[in-house]
Amino acid sequence: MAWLFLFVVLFSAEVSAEPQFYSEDEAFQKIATRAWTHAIRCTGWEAPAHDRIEIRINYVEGSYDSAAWLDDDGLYRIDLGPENPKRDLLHELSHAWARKGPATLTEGRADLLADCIAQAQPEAPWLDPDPGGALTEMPDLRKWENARRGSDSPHVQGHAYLAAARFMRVIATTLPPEEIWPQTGQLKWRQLTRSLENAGPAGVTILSVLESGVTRQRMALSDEDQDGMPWLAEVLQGTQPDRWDSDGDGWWDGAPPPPVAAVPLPPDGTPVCSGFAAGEHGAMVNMMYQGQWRGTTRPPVQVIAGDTLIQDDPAKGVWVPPNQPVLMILEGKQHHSSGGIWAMVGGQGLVLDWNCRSTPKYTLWVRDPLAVPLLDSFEQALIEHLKRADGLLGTPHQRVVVHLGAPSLQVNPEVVQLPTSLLRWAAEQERADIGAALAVSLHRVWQAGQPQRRWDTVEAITRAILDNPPEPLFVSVDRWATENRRLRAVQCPTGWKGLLTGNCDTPERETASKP
Ligand SMILES: [Ca+2]
Ligand SMILES: [Ca+2]
Repeated sequence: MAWLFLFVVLFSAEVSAEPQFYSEDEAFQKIATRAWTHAIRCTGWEAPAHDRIEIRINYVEGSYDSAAWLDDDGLYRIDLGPENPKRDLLHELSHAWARKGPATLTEGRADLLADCIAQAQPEAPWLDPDPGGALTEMPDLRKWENARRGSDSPHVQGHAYLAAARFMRVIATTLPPEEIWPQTGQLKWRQLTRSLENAGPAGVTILSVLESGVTRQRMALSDEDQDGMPWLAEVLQGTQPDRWDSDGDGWWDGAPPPPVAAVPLPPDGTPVCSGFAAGEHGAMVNMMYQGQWRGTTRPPVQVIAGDTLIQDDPAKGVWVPPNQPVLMILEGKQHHSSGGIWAMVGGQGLVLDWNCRSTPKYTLWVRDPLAVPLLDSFEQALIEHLKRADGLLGTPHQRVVVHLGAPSLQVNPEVVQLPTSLLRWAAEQERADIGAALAVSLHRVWQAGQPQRRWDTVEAITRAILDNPPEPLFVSVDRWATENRRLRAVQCPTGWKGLLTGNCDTPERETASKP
């Protein structure tokens, strides 16, 4: 895929009134009209434009993916290519403000403005894609020319656009908007250098990176943790370049300020509590979601009612049966995007839900009234045993999700379900820790996948993280097999981790020597 955008300037002069957008698709017209207002807020001034701006869909003059057309009176036409017209609309509209200057500063600023617009509009996913990661092919920021179409490969151009966008994201952490958005629509290297020189140590650091060649620029603009913050921005802001959420509060680094009731959706595809449940007559639930999700046109955000994923579009309203907790999920593991998404629910028939709890480490919910009184002690024990499991096995790939008071003991497919009978038995022994250790162990073993999913492994890990494990823990599991698993883990060079990766499994003939 070529990631090429064009802006054409035929010299400027007059300022126009607020423009009208015209398009064969009304949705594009509405998005652009609202985007124009948001762009004025983002930049602090209104760009020149013709009274009428045409949006052409599935047609681009020349051989670009999309294009913005400007003349003396400003923006007059946007061409959007057939591959993904929605993706480029905000970027091209932003060229009304970022109309002249070196390619890095003009394309980068168009992306920066598109980001700002998207944050203010529910159509947030209409962004140019940035999957995070390293930019191995990017040219020197100071030398890139996007008009040199014949000489640079599409791959180089793609990385150059991403580099420009990330570079301006770094600039935006250091310079005030008026220095990024001069009312001429033009930003030159000389102006930017002067602004950075006057911006204190952060500005000087950015300048030194800019001047030390393409290798250092590539490193400074890498985004390995896919939080949308390039390495250099993380260093300047004091966040960790290898952690999506440096302070562990669930929000990705560089997240924009959200509404009070908003909840960040974990990028590992595990559900979080919305804070609400359906009342006794059920509920019609609407979900609102926003954020910065650079890399996909529409994030697969869904509502989960208890254990059941609801397939309908949550933005249009979904029905949740009576008394079910309402959870939210970013479905699937997101490896091809950077940034993050938050969500919140509203609707009719909802009640506040104190029996669903989420942190960056876990989601825990209970519906069975008999199991509700056991929630607090279970949660305390869960926190403790998650720490112990991290010490023994390292940090897990996914958060743990536990449904307390389920009809039976199972993992379905990634939710650990603990039955009320087990919880009540543990409570009678004053051993809430047994259920918690079991949940943590089940989660780890199921994550390890086949063929590591064995009940004797579950029991061995549960015993390893429990104080004074009872005898027996599971009546159904062979104690010899459990002890055998424990011994293998202890003898393994990588310890218990090796047990879950299968590296320390010995051949099955050992099982044959069972007494
Ligand atoms: Ca980052
Ligand atoms: Ca955070």
